[in-house]
Formats: sequence, C-alpha cells, structure tokens
Amino acid sequence: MELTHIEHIGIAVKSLEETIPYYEKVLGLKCYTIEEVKNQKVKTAFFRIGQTKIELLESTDPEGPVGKFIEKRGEGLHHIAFAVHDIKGCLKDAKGKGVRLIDQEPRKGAERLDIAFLHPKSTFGTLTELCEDKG
Ligand code: CMX
Repeated sequence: MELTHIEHIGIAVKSLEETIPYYEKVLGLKCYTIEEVKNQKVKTAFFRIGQTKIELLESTDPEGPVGKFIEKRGEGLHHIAFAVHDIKGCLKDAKGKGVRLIDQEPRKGAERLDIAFLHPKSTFGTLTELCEDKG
C-alpha cells in the first residue's frame, strides 16, 4: 500500500453553523464547500490547509455513524483519511494482512472521491479512510 498524503482529517461536531466561525475567525481557514452526503447521514464542511483538508461532520440522523459517535464519545476527531492511487489494490492488500474492512468495495464519498473505511477495531483505535481521486 502506498499512501501519498493525508487527504483530510474528519472531525465530528454537533453543529456546522456553530463550529465554522471557530475555524474561520480563530484559525483563519476558509470554508470552501458545504455538502450533504446522504448515504453517510452527514453534512460536511471543508477547509484547505496545505495539501490536506479538514472535514467537519455534522450528523443528519442520530442513528448514522456520526450521530452514534457523538452520542457515545462527544465531539472531536473522528477519522483520518489517506490519499492513495489504487484504492482497490489497497483494500485487497489490507484485507490480505488481516485488517477488517468496513467497505469491501470503494464507494463515492464527499467531493466525488472513491472512498473506503477500515474498521477502528483493527487499526488500533483510529477509524481510517482511504481515498482515491479519479478526477
Ligand atoms: N473512531 C474510533 N472508534 C470508533 C469510531 C471512530 N470514529 N466510531 C466507533 N468507534 C468504536 C466504538 O466506540 C466501539 O468501540 P467499543 O466497542 O470499545 O465501545 C466500536 O468502534 C464499534 O462501535 P459500534 O458502536 O459497535 O459500531 P458503530 O455502529 O458505532 O459503527 C463504525 C462504528 C466505525 C463501524 C461506523 O461508524 C462506520 O461504519 N464508519 C464508517 C463510515 C463513517 O464513519 N461515515 C461518516 C463519515 C463520512 C464522510 O467522511 O463523508
């Protein structure tokens, strides 16, 4: 598996509206898009920082992954996403090395990237996302 860079860091928040001013007015970043990802039951806000992005995640359904996460653990770091060139090959490689896959096949995520998650119980506690930008 070859990771090229940290594509983004996902942060679970209760409210995008309440959180965005902190990232803009205190940290000086600029929110460049807000997008709902219906199949993930989230609304996302993105900020660029160098080659990486910050993705704020607000749940749209208490039974969705971010809704459950906030209920159990509160707001904060939710996942790390690595950019890769060959996501299918990476998934095969990870599976072959005993990593539990949440997504057996890549699917479309925010910003039209091909994405897949690795289960935090087999990545030492960090929910891990692989992303491939097919352009
Ligand atoms: N990071 C680390 N651990 C996490 C976690 C996270 N983000 N979310 C859940 N866990 C832990 C739980 O605390 C639990 O641990 P314990 O058993 O020790 O209490 C364990 O993982 C299993 O949790 P669970 O409650 O049994 O399972 P969930 O139904 O909460 O599902 C997960 C957890 C990771 C499988 C689910 O959240 C998932 O499929 N995530 C991938 C998709 C996703 O997160 N989408 C939102 C972002 C979309 C985007 O970026 O666009």
